[in-house]
This record gives sequence, C-alpha cells and structure tokens, in this order.
Amino acid sequence: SKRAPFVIANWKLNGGIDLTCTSVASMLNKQFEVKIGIAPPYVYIGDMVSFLRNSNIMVGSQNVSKFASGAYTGETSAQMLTEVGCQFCLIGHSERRQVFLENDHSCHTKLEKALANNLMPILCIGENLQQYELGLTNDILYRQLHQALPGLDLNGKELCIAYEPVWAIGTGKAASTEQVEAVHSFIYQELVEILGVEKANRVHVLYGGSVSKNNVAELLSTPHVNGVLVGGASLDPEHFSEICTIAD
Ligand code: G2H
Repeated sequence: SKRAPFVIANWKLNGGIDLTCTSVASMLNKQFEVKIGIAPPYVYIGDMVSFLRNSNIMVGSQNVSKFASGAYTGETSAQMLTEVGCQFCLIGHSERRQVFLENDHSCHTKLEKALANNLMPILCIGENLQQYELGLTNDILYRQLHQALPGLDLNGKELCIAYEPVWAIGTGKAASTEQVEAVHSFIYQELVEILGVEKANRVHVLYGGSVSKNNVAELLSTPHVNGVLVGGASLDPEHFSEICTIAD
C-alpha cells in the first residue's frame, strides 16, 4: 500500500534571500496533498518558517549538532532547530561524510538528539562509485543502518531514511529503477530486522540522486520508495513545484 510520499528539497550551500522568497511564492501558489519539505541553509530557516506558517510545508535543516550545548563554535543544536520551527533535519548526507568526516557513530548521536527534540531525522545512506563497482552496495548499507539505528527510542517518533547512491548525486544520472527497487527492498528488510515490522512499516524510505521531473513518477512508483530527496532540481522553484505536482 502506498502512503503519501515525501518530497524533500536539499538546497545544500546554495540559494539566498531571493531563492527563499521565490521558492516560497511558487509553493504557496498551489495546494499539494503530498508532504513537502525544504531544507535551506540554516540562516534562511527562520524566514522560511514564517513565510510558510499558514501552509503544511515543512522546513528543515541540512545538518544538526551531535552536541546539546557548550563550547562548540559553529554548531547548531536540535533544540534550537525545533525552537525556530524546523520539523526535520538531514543527518549523514554523503557530502557531510566525505567532506566533514562524519561517520556512522556521529550519525547515531545526531539521530538521538533529533528524536529527543521532535525533529524528524532523515538519515542519508549510500555507497560510492568504487563500492558500487565492487558489488559492495548491500554491505555498505548494512553497516550504515546497523551502526546508526539500533538503540534509538522511536516510540511515537517519525524517521526517514534516504538512499542516495553517491555516484548518482549531482550527475544528472539517477540509479536505474531495477537498482533502486533492489536496494530499497534490502533496506526495508534490514529495517524490519533492526526495528521490527511495525516500526519499519512507518519509516519513509526516500530515494535521492539526480531526481528531476523526468524521473520522479517512475521512482515514486517503485516498490518501497516512499519519497524523494531533491538537490539540484530544487534550486529552480518552477522545476521543484513541477516535481511536487507530479508526486501529488
Ligand atoms: C543528492 C541530491 C539531494 P542531487 O545529494 O540530496 O542531490 O539531486 O543534486 O543529485
């Protein structure tokens, strides 16, 4: 059975006041059934929350600190994000893992902090090109899930997983439907093992990596795909709203 999918925009280190305004205007132009979220850079979150306050569109962050408070220059806590109106946060995006050396252990701590502060975590996982070519995809995903998820208190909480094959990110070439279907069914199987079937059924598992208006329909009709995480295409408000319309 298909639940309403999630369509989440990840702006990465892009955009500004202009994109915040044009993107909000284009989203408020229509009514969407689908659950939409936008993750701009931290400094635009407050404005975006207030612009979207009469809509059901979620605002989120691209990261969260593993610390609660203290002498951690440059960090932003889960509690602060909830306080300014964030409803979700990305955790462990491949760019955070590659460029900022985040690992499965820090992802686990960040998941705990997000859940404790009612911020819906979107844990990003995925194999890189070399791992893909060596046939290690399932091994990598197994490690990423089994090191990050066990021991979390998910009672009454929402959780998302985003499968993002690193070799498909920003390349314009999404993974094939066959690959996505195989991987998402593997992820579902592991979620059942870690969380039990009841909690696993409540997790939304998203696909990310070169999602566009041209492939979103096919991706969303793939079994065990409960939404998409959109990078590059979300920076064009018209394109993003077309993606939401197709998903709707
Ligand atoms: C993957 C994705 C969004 P893009 O990183 O998280 O980006 O759609 O540009 O491949």
